[in-house]
Parts: sequence; C-alpha cells; structure tokens
Amino acid sequence: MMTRAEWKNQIIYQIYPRSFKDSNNDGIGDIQGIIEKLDYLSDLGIDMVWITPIFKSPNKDNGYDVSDYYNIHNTFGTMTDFEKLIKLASKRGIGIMLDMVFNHTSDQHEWFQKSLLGIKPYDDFYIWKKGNNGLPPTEGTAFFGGSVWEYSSQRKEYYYHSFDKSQPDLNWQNPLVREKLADIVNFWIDKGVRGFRFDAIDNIGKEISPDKVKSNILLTHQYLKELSANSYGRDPKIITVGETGGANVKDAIDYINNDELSMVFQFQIMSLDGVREDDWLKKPLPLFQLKKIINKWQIELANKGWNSQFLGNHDFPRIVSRFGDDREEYRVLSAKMLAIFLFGLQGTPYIYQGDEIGMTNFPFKSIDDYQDVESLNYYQEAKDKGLLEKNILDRMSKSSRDNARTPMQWSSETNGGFSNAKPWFAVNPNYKQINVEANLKDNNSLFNFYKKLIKFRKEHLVFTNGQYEEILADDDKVFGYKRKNLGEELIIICNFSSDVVKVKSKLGIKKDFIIIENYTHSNIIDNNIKALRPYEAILIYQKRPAVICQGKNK
Ligand code: ISL
Ligand code: CA
Repeated sequence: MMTRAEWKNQIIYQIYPRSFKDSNNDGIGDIQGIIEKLDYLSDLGIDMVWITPIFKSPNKDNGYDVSDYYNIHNTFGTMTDFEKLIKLASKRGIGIMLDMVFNHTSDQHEWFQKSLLGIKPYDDFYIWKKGNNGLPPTEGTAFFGGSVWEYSSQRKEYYYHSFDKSQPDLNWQNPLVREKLADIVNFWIDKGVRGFRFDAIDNIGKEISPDKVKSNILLTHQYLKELSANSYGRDPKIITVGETGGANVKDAIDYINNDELSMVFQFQIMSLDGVREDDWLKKPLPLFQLKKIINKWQIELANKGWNSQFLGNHDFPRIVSRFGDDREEYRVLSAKMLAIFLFGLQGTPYIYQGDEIGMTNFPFKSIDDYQDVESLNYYQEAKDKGLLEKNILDRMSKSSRDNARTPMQWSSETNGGFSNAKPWFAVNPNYKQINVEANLKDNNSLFNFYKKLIKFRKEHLVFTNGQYEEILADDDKVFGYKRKNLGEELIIICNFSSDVVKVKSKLGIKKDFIIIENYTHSNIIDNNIKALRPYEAILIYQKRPAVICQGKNK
C-alpha cells in the first residue's frame, strides 16, 4: 500500500553548499548564498532542496565528517541563517532536505573524543577491537582505501571506519546511539526540515563478533524501522531517501515497504552494474547495460516501491561529460537528451546543481588540482603500487568526484559570479560560455528546457503513474520507452550517440500529440520517426482513447 502519495510528482534539487553561492566573499558558498538564489530555484520549478551536510565539521570530507549535528558549520552561516532559509524557501513552496551522516561521525566529534578515553557511556559508541598479534583485527578495505581498522595509541585498540580514518563508524548495535540519532532527526524536524537524505545508510547494520565485522542488511532494516518510528515516520509528509550503495531491487522494496524510507538511491546505474570503472568511463557508453538496469528497476519497483532518478551527484563526474557528450557542438543537445530521458522515467528526479546549465567535467592537469579525500587517497595508493603518473591522472580526470564540485557558474563575471574572492576550488574555465546568466537570456537554453520539462511533468499524471514499457529494445544507440496511464501515453526516444540512427519500428504516433524535443524541427513524417539526428531526443505525449465503463453511474 502506498501512503505519502502527495510527494510523488516532486522534483528535488541537490545543492553542494560550498560550491553554490558565496554571499560574504570568503571564497566558500554559504546559506545566505542559497537564500540569494531561492528565486532562481523557484523559477526552475523544483519542490525541495537537498543540501549536502552543513553541520559543524573539520571538513576532511567536506562535511561528511560531522563533529556536531546540532550546529551549523560557521563558514556556512548561523542557525539564524538556516531558520531564515527554511522560512523563505517554504514561502516559495520549497522544502529543505538535510543530509544526515549517521553511519559515522568525524573523529573530532565529542562522542569519539570521549570514546577514545573510554569514558562511559561513549566507550561503546563506536566499533572497537583488540588487534590480532600486532595486526588489525580483521581484513577489509575501506571505501577510501587502506584498512577499515585504525589503531588508537590512546585506547590501545582499533576502531572501524568504512570510509576515511577520520570517519569512525558509529556502533548502531548500541541502543543509546540509536536514541541519540533519533533525537537529532527530531531536532531538525522541529526546525521545519521537510526531508532527509541518509548518507551511506546501508552500512549501518553490522554483525560484530570477535573475529569479524560483517554487514548485515536485516539489522539495517531493523535500525531504520526503529529510527523512522521514533522520528520522521511520525509525519507522513516528510520525504526520506537512503543512499544505499549496495541495494538491489529486493532491498529497495524492503526499505520502502517496511516504512523505513520513501525511496533509495541505487548505485547499479552508477557502476553500470558490474562494468569495470575503466570501461564505463570509455565512450561509447555501454547502452545495453544501462537499458538492462533501468528496465529492471522501472518494472520491478512499479506498484511495489518508488524509484529515485539521478545520473550524477557530488560523488560522480558531470552527467553531460559521462552519459552525454561535452564537446561544444553536442553539449547542450546531449544534456537535453539526458533530461528527457530522466524526467520520463517513473520515480523522483534529482537535479544536481549546475547540471541544469550543462556544467562539464574540469580540465584537471596535475595532482595539485585535486582536493577530494577519496581522489587523493586513490592517487597515493596507485602511486605506491607503481602505476604511471600519466595513467593515474588520466583515470582521475574522468572519474574524480572533484569534477562535480567546482563552483556554480552564475555569470561571465570574475569567478563565474560565484564569489569576489578566490574560490575554495577553481572555477571551470568554460564559465564564460556556460553560466546561468546566459541560460536565462536564451529561450532555447538548457535551463529553459529543464523548466519546460518540469512544468509539463507536473501537469500530467502519466509521469507519476504511467506503466513503463521498453521500446526499440534491440537498438544499441537509442533508448526508447513508453509510459501508459488511463487515457494518456508517453513515448520517449533518446539517441545516446553522435551518429544518425535509423528507427526501424513503427511508433504509432497519433495526430494530435504534444512534443518536447531537443532539435527545433520535429522529424516526424507520416506519424513515424525515420531517423534520429545526433543525440536527438523526443518526448511525445498523446491522449489514449478513454475506456468507457459500462454500468450505472451513481
Ligand atoms: O557504499 C558504497 C558502495 O557500496 C559507496 O559507494 C558509498 O555509497 C559512497 O561512497 C558514499 O558516499 C557518501 O558517503 C561518503 C561521502 O564521502 C560521500 O560524499 C557521500 O555521498 C562518506 O560519508
Ligand atoms: Ca562564504
């Protein structure tokens, strides 16, 4: 049974606050900067803003290492700024979604500092173990490289960290930890927060025995059910999304149907499920792989769960560079194609800041251009393994998370209008061409295309409810699908290549259809499409004959 249905046509916009807008010219984006741009967001038509962590943090991992969940990090502003943001956003019908980093804290968090000293009750807030004859308690590699264990000479034990060693994992087996985390959620709900993203949440369930630490999904479900019951689950209007790197369809259905979360981010699409990273970074994109994953999630979650739709975020390269084509002649075309592709699917669409103006990957030249902890750790490990500098840098330039973290390009002015001071991270040198100001002026811009799509999506129920059906399944360059609802039909056709592609099958386009497309002149002849131009994308909306119900009307 689906409750919470009201939010299903909402669109969520993700803000990476350090890089969004700097209001006080210290080179770092902040809450006042977001406030300045609320009209821009409202104009785009989004309903909710997910802000990556703004809590107090030593920023080893840009806020994903929280040292105080009850306070705003000072470079982002004050609690008063945040309260103002909630108020002004809500005036425009925009909700705020916070990013809760609950798998781990920063090693600077008071809990961890006390845990280090064995002070009760914090001694058991993290996962501590004795070493194994001078070696870490178990094997296992952290997501950001190295062992999952780090030795503390203070406590003379090892602590467990799924990510960097500055991010010790919380011990969710401890009921007091779970209680404290629910309190934090409730604190922010009381401030008026309308949504939560739970970071790396599928890592919280762990079986801890003397000889191993094993992830346990049943425990994860149990903990989330409890958290929900004690906090956000009490208010059906609150939207939650879990970042679940390891989730398959069944896991996703469980998260949603047990009333744990509204939806999850699945990462099969990010890794193209088993395709080696070196391969997915290559062109052309392995489209059949993408089709397989999308088909599976669209069909298997229908009526059973709810999808989230995204092609990138702050942890991945820019979507136009990865799934589209960032060469100037194709950049806008292919970015519009990706927008049609994504917005036609069932599920909540997420737009990552800057993707709506077609921002691209950064032209990295040397290791000094990077700041991300994951990228730097990767570089060090690859160097230690003896890999060639050129090869390491080549891979990083395509895959590094820093690609998506460059400052938002607002205008053609100094620093792309992001700040008057030197930004914390270099602005992409293409800001003179690619920026918000230029997008707003041009009717044909990517921004205006997003706006049109968002508006259209909200006006037609088929986007939320329509049943998914793949078309053009054998085509290795074109992704096509239909969505059908009572009385409505949507046909989406996307050429994912820079080639002209013939369309063999008949599409059955009716006469009085509505169309949104990325080329100016439609290619529909005799109710059919003969050939698709490079990155051509077409959204066709048509009425279906109404089903006449027999029987008496009441
Ligand atoms: O869990 C994974 C794979 O199964 C990882 O891909 C994981 O989902 C991802 O790295 C988690 O990212 C999130 O948590 C990190 C932070 O650096 C990222 O920015 C954040 O999105 C640690 O908090
Ligand atoms: Ca600032």
